[in-house]
Amino acid sequence: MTSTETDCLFCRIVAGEVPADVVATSERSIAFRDIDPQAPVHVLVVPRDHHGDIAQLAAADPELLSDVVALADEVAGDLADGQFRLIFNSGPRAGQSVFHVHGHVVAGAELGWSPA
Ligand code: DGP
Repeated sequence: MTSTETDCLFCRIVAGEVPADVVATSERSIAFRDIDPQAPVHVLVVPRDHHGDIAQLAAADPELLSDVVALADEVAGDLADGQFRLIFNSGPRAGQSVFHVHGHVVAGAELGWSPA
C-alpha cells in the first residue's frame, strides 16, 4: 500500500497521471529529468510513497531513503561518469517548491559551489 496525496505533483507523476521523462525506476522509487535542468544531467529521484522532505522520509522509512540514494547512484552511472551531487532542498527558504521529497541528481560537468 503506497501513501499518496491527490494534489501532489510528484504523486501524480508516480501514478502516470502527469507525463515525465523517466530515466530509471526501482520498486519503490522513480527517477525523471527535471523540467528546468541546471546541468547536463539533472534528474529528480523520488520515492513512490509521499513524504514531505528528507528528514520526514528518514524518520519514517530509512530503507526508502536508502533506495532513493541507490537509484541516484544508478542514474549517475548510467547518464554520467558516476560522480554526482545529490541535493535535497528542505523548506521554501532552502528552495523547496514541491513538497514531495526528491533528490536532485546533478552531474555531467565540473560543478561549481555557490548555494547562496
Ligand atoms: P525543488 O525546488 O527542490 O522543490 O525542486 C523542484 C523541481 O521540480 C524543480 O527543479 C523543477 C522541477 N519540476 C517542477 N515541476 C515539474 C514537472 O512538472 N515535471 C518535471 N519533470 N519537473 C518539474
